[in-house]
Amino acid sequence: MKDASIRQAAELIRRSHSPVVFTGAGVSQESGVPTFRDALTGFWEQYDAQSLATPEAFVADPDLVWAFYEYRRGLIRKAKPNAAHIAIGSLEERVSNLVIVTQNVDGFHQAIGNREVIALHGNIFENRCFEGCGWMGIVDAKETDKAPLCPGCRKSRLRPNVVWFGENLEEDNIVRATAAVLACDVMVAVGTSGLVAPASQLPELAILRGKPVIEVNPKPTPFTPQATIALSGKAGDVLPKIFPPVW
Ligand code: BV8
Repeated sequence: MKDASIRQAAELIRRSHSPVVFTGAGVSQESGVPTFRDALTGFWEQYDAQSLATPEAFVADPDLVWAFYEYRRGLIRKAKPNAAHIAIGSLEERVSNLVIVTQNVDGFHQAIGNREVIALHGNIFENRCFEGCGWMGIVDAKETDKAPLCPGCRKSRLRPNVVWFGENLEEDNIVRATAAVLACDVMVAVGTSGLVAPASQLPELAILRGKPVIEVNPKPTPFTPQATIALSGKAGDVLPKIFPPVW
């Protein structure tokens, strides 16, 4: 990774008044939270995360899907935000119009104190009634392997309040995230494979609208060829260099 690109990226961000930081699972990888494409370990090695993150999987085996989310909740509880989250958090101290658009469900950006976080895919620690009676909340998680009965209707089961594959994202989140991208003067796309739509359409929109896009990822993605600056590296190494604590 060339120093000149780092300096160029840091200067773009220093001058920014309305940055958008778009994050994917890679930004939490150094916290020990597996990305969606990392092979799952142990008991979960036999499964593909994507096939478990669907309503069909839940209908077929609610307890298996519930246990999968309890497993991931356990990993996130043991983890903590890393240098990348902290660098994004520190950016907020200098740029009031910062908007974080994240595909992640781990709540780390919120935990670090970022105020404007649009969590496109929900929050893994919240639950809601699968049948949609309206009940929503946190349950006392004891790594239970059974999807609990919904306390609201006492008929359906609880499911994690995340967006599964094949489900629509919340309209309000899409509208707010799109508005933020259209209004931004720079986008930093960190730790995303760019494979999941419609979230992946947001960096595409930034590129289409001629916004400067800085990509941070150790591997190339569909965005890399069109990024203004592509920084090949880990988020925890790169972000503290381009979002320096003090200018
Ligand atoms: C929708 C919540 C309309 C759950 C997630 C065919 C049939 C049906 C649907 C589709 C289809 N074809 C396309 C679709 C649409 C589908 C989709 O995009 N599928 C893909 C896989 C082809 N999308 C949907 O279904 C969406 N809804 O379209 O509704 C609709 C309705 C009905 C029918 C059709 C369409 C809903 C998508 C939301 C799914 N839910 N999360 C949960 O978490 O359990 S998405 C999930 O994947 C995570 O949120 C995660 O963020 C995301 C994966 O993307 P990334 O974040 O990019 O993570 P990934 O692992 O892929 O990559 C990590 C990156 O980090 C890599 O690039 C790696 O190099 C990098 N990295 C690693 N370490 C580091 C690093 N970078 C920096 N530093 C490091 N240290």
